[in-house]
Amino acid sequence: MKQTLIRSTAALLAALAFSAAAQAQDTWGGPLKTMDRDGDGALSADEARAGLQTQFAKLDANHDGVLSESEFVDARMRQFQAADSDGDGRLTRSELIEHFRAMRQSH
Ligand SMILES: [Ca+2]
Ligand SMILES: [Ca+2]
Repeated sequence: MKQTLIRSTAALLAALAFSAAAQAQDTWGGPLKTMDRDGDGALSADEARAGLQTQFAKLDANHDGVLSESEFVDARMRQFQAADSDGDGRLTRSELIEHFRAMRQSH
């Protein structure tokens, strides 16, 4: 049950993130732009691999090389809280879009 909830939550967040990114009409930004180390506007396999390793390391809070449920859920909750700009415990579409805009601009 808990696994299903985590998968459902992850799928929902991914769908919302994709929708927000598409809404912003500029999907090349934030983490993707950061991963493009040579700045050519494309990700090579090496750049993608290095970027994913960096992202994984950020999520792996205890640095044991695996992601526990709590590490995964905590990371998603931090992302949710960062996006919830008015702190009401709910994300509006505009909060999510603004969150991804801010992420793109910070990279
Ligand atoms: Ca871990
Ligand atoms: Ca909110």
